[in-house]
Amino acid sequence: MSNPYQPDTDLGRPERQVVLAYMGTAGVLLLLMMAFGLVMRLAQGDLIGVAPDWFYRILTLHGTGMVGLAGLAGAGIMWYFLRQHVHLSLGIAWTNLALFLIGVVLILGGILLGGYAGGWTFLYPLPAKPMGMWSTTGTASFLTGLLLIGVGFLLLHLDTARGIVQRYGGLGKGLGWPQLFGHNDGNAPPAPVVASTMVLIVNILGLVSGAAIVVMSLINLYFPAFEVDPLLAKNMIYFFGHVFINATIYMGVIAVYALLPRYTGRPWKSSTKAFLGAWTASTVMVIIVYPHHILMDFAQPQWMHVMGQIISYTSGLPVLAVTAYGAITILYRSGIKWDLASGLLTLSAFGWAAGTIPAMVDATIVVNEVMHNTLWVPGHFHFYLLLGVMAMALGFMVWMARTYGNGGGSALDAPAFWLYALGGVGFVGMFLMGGREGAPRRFAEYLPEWVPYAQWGALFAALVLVATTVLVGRFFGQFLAGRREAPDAGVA
Ligand code: HEM
Ligand SMILES: [Cu+2]
Repeated sequence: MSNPYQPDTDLGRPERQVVLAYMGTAGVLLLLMMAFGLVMRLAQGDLIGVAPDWFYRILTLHGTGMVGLAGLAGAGIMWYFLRQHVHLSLGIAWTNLALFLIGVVLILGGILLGGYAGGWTFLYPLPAKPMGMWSTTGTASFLTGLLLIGVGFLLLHLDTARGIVQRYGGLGKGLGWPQLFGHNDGNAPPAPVVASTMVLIVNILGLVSGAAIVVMSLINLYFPAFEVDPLLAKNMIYFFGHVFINATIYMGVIAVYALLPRYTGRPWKSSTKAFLGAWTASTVMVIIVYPHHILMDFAQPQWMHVMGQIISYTSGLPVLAVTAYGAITILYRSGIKWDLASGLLTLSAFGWAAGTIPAMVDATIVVNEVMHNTLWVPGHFHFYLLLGVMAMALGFMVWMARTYGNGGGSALDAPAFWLYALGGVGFVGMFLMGGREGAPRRFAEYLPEWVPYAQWGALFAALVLVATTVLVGRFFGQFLAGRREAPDAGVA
């Protein structure tokens, strides 16, 4: 069987370094944000005392930070594999990271110094009406930080668009439309190109919507006479938020497509009509499904509620189905040698698939009426973010460190994997069970009957944090150790 840790010779050292910087930054931030998550769970479980104003600051920081770092990790994966097919600008990739870091500083300042605690959702007009809980400067710093990060990602996706159009002659061709709608000559672009095309289309739309409402909120902050329709603002925010977090999965899954075949020696069949059709269908559905976030807004046009519910049943499914099916056909009787990276990547396909089920339950209007503001919601999204997206990112990082860094597997691999997987399932399980008991989401203080779920949740979260520390630590350790011996392994 082929060696899955064969370096990609069509990427030079500078190209690898920018990806390394993306993944390293995401890894460090992940540990930090997980620690903040643990603090919240401990506080909800009455195991430590956290003042309510600090709880909401931490909640804001954790939500914003996790979504941002998931985007960065997804972008690193996308860039690594897309760069092997189209030309991408190194300068833009670094610019995105620089804007990201400046944005992080502004967001941290806005929350920790300015006291902003209005949530990642910055729901208009809450950020401008803090009733003395935070400062105008704090809000402005937070919003400006978001804006800079959004502009960075916008530049990155414009660059991937340029690269794909240059190489393939159009975005439709990037999605494989000639092969999907016409005769399939088997020459559709490879999976990383199809996925990146989908992501750039939806994310550019989402980011423009997000940037527009952030700018309007900033103007309103200093000129209150400039008012925005709150329902329109909410639609724009959730369109952006929904698309951005979904895009992280669609970028991360590229690692599954590109790496699992290297473990089994079987190709990922991405030139089929089913694969191309799934990606095109999800392109459209990811855009129009976002109203499932605002099913409780009675002022919203009814047809949007109906669309939000119906498309929720189908939106993620095409790509999820071809991914799960593809993973199974690649793995089935392949004699794959399991290790940390292949294990995490396979776990990610499971985590994504399993997390979608409680999400669809919640997108059903009659259920949503009862469940929406309960812990059921963090339950389902932590499922596919922690066990899906983050498993993709960590799997890719482990693979990368082993391929380009120094050293192989270690005795800690298996314990770290199981700690992450089982700790993760336990952690999200406590959210889901708490939600079923009616525990509300985003509450600093709990009724006594909700406290045990938070306590068990904290225990599982601590296990996940330990496992992630091992994984991220290995990523850095292998690179630092590998520096001297193989500075440029694999460059043609
Ligand atoms: C050890 C891992 C983690 C822990 C302990 C943790 C903990 C928490 C807690 C306690 C909440 C608040 C739930 C509530 O009461 O409403 C929360 C919310 C959230 N978490 Fe995590 N989390 C973890 C991992 C992640 C990951 C990997 C992501 C995304 C990549 C993520 C994204 C979010 C988001 C978006 C929110 C919602 C914030 C809001 O309601 O505004 N978390 N998390
Ligand atoms: Cu959504």
